Amino acid sequence: VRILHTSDWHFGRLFHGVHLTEDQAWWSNQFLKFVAESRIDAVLIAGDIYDRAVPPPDAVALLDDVFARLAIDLRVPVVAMAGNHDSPDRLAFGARLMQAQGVHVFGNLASEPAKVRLRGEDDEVDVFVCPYAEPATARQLTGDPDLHDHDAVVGRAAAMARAARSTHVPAVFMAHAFVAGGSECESERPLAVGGSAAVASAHLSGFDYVALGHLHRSQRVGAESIRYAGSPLKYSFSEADHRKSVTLVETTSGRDPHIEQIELGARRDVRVLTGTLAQILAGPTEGCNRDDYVSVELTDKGAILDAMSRIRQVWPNCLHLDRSAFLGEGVGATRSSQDHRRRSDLDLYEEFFAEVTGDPLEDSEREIISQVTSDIARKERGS
Ligand SMILES: [Mn+2]
Repeated sequence: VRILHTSDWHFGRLFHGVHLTEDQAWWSNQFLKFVAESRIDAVLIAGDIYDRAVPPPDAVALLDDVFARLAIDLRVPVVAMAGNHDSPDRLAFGARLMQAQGVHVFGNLASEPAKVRLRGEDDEVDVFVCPYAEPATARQLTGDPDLHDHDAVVGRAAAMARAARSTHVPAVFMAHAFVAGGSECESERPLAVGGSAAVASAHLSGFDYVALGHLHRSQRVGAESIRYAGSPLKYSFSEADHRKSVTLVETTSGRDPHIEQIELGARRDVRVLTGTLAQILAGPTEGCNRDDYVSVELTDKGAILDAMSRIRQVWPNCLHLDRSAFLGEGVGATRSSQDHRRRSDLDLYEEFFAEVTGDPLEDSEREIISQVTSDIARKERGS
């Protein structure tokens, strides 16, 4: 069975204030073209389909269009589930109706992982689905009081799927989690406030393929067949060197799957440019698009008037300017190590508290703040 594994679409995402929906629509067209031309039997989307619990209308319209074209025009089944950015209930609206058209959407974690049987030309595969849930929510949904961390939540679902899998039909397990050993980047939102979010990769053995979501760099964790597809586009400047792709997995009963990464390109690339203003203003080199999203790190030591607007005449989508060389190494170093987007709410609060009071947080205080921030995060997700 020829499966296309993808994840972390983050429809509706803003990148330094720019709406990425047009770029996501461009990518979606490439994706649908590939599905149509490559005899794909099914598409798996392993969570973070939207960027937020309440996505903007154009993002909802884009997903509606992609699902309709897959199911109605191409007749390719879809298995999609919620990640930590999605609202499980909103994502699952109409799920039972869509199922009849071959679009299988899973919002909330179930007490037993759902199974979808997919058919290829002359064989089958079973996909077991484990949507993202915070441990507290997972305890409610499953009735299992022992789910105290992500490792327990995913481990439980995987064990049940392993027990339920058929011996003669290949099995795929789908989860949205941070598996220990995976490599992170800036555009992922940490899954746990305090404590560990990591899931042991040992839980994920016993399947022909494991289709993961959450990490935005495509990668394998441990075994060849346990993989993150990664996001389709670069969602932070820290991903400038990533090669974004979708993962084509061909399962065959009794054999290891054939795995291939397919790069679908981007309407605008994401680049980090370093140099003097004169070098930057010399403009794009061969193979570089002036409409790419760029972050510029100026190495000039002296003051420069209005650097950003001069750069934007050459690079209209320059979204970030770093002048650490001018500001002095001390300031520059503090700045980059304190990039707030990379840090948890708890870390930010601790730093704020220490700055205002001159004292560090005590353990009991930290616990209260940690509880409050995770309550807020849960409310934001609408669960
Ligand atoms: Mn994500």
